[in-house]
Amino acid sequence: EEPPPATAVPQAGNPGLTLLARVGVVDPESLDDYRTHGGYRALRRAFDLGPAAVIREVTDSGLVGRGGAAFPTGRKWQATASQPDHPHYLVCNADESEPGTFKDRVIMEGDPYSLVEAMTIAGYATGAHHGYLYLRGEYPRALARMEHALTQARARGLLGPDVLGQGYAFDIEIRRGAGAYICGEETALFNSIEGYRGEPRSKPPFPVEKGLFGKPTVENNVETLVNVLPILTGGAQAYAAVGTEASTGPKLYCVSGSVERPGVYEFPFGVTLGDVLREAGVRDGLRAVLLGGAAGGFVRADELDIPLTFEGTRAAGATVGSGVVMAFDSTVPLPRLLLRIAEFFRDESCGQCVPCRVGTVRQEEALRRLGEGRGAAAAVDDIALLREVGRAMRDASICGLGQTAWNAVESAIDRLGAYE
Ligand code: L3W
Ligand code: SF4
Repeated sequence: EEPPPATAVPQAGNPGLTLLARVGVVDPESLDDYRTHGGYRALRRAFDLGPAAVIREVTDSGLVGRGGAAFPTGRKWQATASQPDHPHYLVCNADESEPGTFKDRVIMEGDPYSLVEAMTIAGYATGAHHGYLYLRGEYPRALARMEHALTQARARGLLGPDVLGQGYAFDIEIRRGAGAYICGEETALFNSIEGYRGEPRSKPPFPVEKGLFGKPTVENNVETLVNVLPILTGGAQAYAAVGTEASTGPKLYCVSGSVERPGVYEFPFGVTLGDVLREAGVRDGLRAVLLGGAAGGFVRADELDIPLTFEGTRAAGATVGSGVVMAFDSTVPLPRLLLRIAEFFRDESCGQCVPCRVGTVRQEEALRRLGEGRGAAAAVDDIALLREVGRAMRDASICGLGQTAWNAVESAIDRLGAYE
C-alpha cells in the first residue's frame, strides 16, 4: 500500500532551493516543462566538457554520497572510469528504505527527469552505456513517473543509441525492489538485480572494480546524482561555496514525528538541527530527535545546536546519515520505540553472518526484558549484555546493517538515559 504523499516544503530564509527547485513547480509528466525550467542544460555542458572534465568538476565540487556514508562521488566516478575491464555499469540506488527517509521519493515523483538527466551524465562520465534504477517496490507513483520519463526521453533522443546526437549510447532499466531493507546495501542490490538472494558481498573488492555482474560499477543514491546538475550548470566553485569546507552543497532532510509540518526540507550544509526543526514547527515537549534513521542515533532536546554537517555531527557523536530528522515528544514511550527499532533490524537482517543474525535477536530479547521492568539488578545485566552484543555486531558484521543495528539503542541508553 502506498504511504501518504510526502511534501516538499521550500523554507523562508533559504530562497535558493536547488534540489527541490522544480518539485511542485514543473509538471512531472512533461519533458517540455522540464526543459523550460532548465532541464538538460547540465547534460549539454557535460558533452561540451567531455568525461574527464565532468569528473574533475564533480571532484572539485566536494560532493559526497547522500545515502548515508558520505563517500566522495568524484573519487568513485574516477575509480570506475579508469577500470580497463568493460562494460561499466551505473546503478542508481532508489531503494529508499531507511525508516523515516522519503527524500528520493519526492525527487522521483516531483522531478523525475532530473534523475534521468543526472544518470545520463554519470553514465557518460564513467563510460557506462547501461544504467539501472533500483526502485523501492513500495513506491508505485515514483515507478509510474520514472517509467513515463524514460519513455519520453527515449522518444526524444535523450536516451538510446545516440543521446542528443552526440554519439553516446545510454539507456536506463528499472528494477523494482521487493520490500527487503538489505537490498539498499549496494552489493545486496547487485545480487538482487542479478537474480540472486539479496545478500551483501564482502568488500573489498569495491563495486568500482567488481560490482554488478562482476564489472566496474558506480552506485549512487538518487539525491547524490541530482546534485550533479547544479554542479555542472553553476560550476564546481559556486557549488562548493555553499555549505562548509568538508560538507559542500545542499542537503535534503526528511522531517517527521512531533512537528507541525512534516516533509522534505532543503538546507545548505551547516544549519543547525534546531534550524531545521524550527522550520518544520517543532511541537512543545520535545524529548529527543532520531538523526540518521534507525541506523543513526538519538540526540537530546538540549542538543539542537548541533551543526548539520558530516564533521559537525561526527564531533557530536551523531550522524547526518541519509537526512532523517525524527522528533519525539515526551509522550512517546522510549522502551517501546527501541523495541520497535530492534524488531526492525532482527526482521531485516539477511541472516548471512552470525554477529548480525544472532545479535539482532539477542538485542531484541534484552530490550523486551528491559521493557517488562524486572528490577534494577536485571536491568544492569541486560544493559551490559546489550553493550557486549552491540560491540560484536559493530566489529564483526559483514555490512552496514549489522554494524549499525545497535547505534540507536546505544545512544538512547547513553544520551537519553533510557531505562534509568
Ligand atoms: C572505492 C574504496 N569505493 C568505500 C564506496 C562503497 C560505497 C560508498 C560508501 O552504507 C551507510 C550505512 C547505513 N574504493 C571505497 C569505496 N567505497 N570505500 O563508498 O561505503 P560504505 O561501506 O562506507 O557505506 P555503505 O555500505 O554504502 C551506507 C547508512 O548509510 N544509512 C542508511 C542509509 C539508507 C538510505 C536510504 O534509505 N536511502 O540511504 C544511514 O545512516 O547504515 O552505514 O559505495 O562502495 N576504498
Ligand atoms: Fe546480512 Fe546482517 Fe551480515 Fe549484513 S550484517 S550481511 S544484513 S547478516
